[in-house]
Amino acid sequence: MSRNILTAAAQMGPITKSESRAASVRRLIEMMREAKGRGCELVVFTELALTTFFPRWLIEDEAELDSYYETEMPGPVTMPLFEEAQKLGLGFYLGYAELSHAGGVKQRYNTSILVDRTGTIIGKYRKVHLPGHAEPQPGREFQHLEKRYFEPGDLGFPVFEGFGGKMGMCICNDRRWPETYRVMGLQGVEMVMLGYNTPYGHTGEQAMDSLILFHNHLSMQAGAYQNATWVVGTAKCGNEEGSRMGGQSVIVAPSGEIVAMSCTVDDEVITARCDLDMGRIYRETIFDFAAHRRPEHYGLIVERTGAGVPAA
Ligand code: CDV
Repeated sequence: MSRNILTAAAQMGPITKSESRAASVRRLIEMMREAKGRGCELVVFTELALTTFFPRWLIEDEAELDSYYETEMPGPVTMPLFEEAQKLGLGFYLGYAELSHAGGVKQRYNTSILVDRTGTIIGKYRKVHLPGHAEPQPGREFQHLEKRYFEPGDLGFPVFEGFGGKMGMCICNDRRWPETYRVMGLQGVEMVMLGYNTPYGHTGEQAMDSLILFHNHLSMQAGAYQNATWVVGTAKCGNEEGSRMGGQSVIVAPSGEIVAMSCTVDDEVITARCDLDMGRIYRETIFDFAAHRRPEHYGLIVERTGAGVPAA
C-alpha cells in the first residue's frame, strides 16, 4: 500500500479583528478546495486559524476575551469546514483557542485537532510551550500574553494513527524545542504538523528579529532530520492589525530538506508528496534510537555540571 500523502500547508494572511469566524472559515474552505484540486488528502492550517492573533492585546473584559474561544468543536460556525472535508474526502489539522469547562472548571488552551477524511476528529493537542508573559509589559506596542490567556497543554505530545502513518502535532513555539520532536520521535512519528503566528519584534532584540525566518526553518529542519519525520509548518503571516508576522510556510522532508515553501504573506496553498517511508533510511541508520541513543549516560554530564537532573 502506498504511503504517500499528498499534503498541503494552507498559509493564511492576516485576519482582522473585525473579521467574523464565518469569514475565516470561508477562507479555509477555499484553500481546502484548492488543495483537493491539486490532489491533496491532508491540509495543515495554522495556529489560531479562526481569529486574529488576540494575545497581542491586553483584554480585561472576560466576555470579550471569551469571544475568541471555541466552546465546542465542531460548533455551528466551524461545522461547514467539517462538512466540506467530508465531501472532499480530505483530512485537516486546525489550530484554535479552546475554552473548556471540564469538571466545572473554566480553562483555556491553545489547541489543535487532526480530522480524518470522514470529518472525524482523530487527535487533539494542547500547546505546551507558551511564549510571552502573563502580565502586560510596559512600552511594548504589541503584547504577547499567551501565558495569561492559556494554560500549558495537559495532553503531552501524543502520536495518532491516521492517513496510513503515525501523525503528530505541535503548535508554534513548540517547534523551537527539541523535546517536542523527540518525544514524538520516540513514538515513531512520521509527520509532525504545526501552525504558527510569529510576530516580528517579539523579543525586542533587533539582532534576533533579522533572523526570524532563518530560526523558523532552522528549528523545523533540525526537528525533521533528527527524528526522521516530515514536518509541515504553516504560518499566519503578513501585517495583522499593524503587527507584522513572518511567513515562509514549509514542508520539510525527513532529510531536513525543504521541499515546498510559500512565497507570499497571504493566503497561499503549498503542496508536496510526502512519502512516509522516506524516514526509514534515517531511522534505521544514523538515527536508530535503540542502537545509538544513550539516555543512561546523559545524566552523568548533568551531575558533573550541577545542572538540574532531567527525568530519565
Ligand atoms: N505564537 C507563538 O508561539 N509565537 C512565538 C513567538 C512569540 C516567539 C514563536 O515561537 O513563533
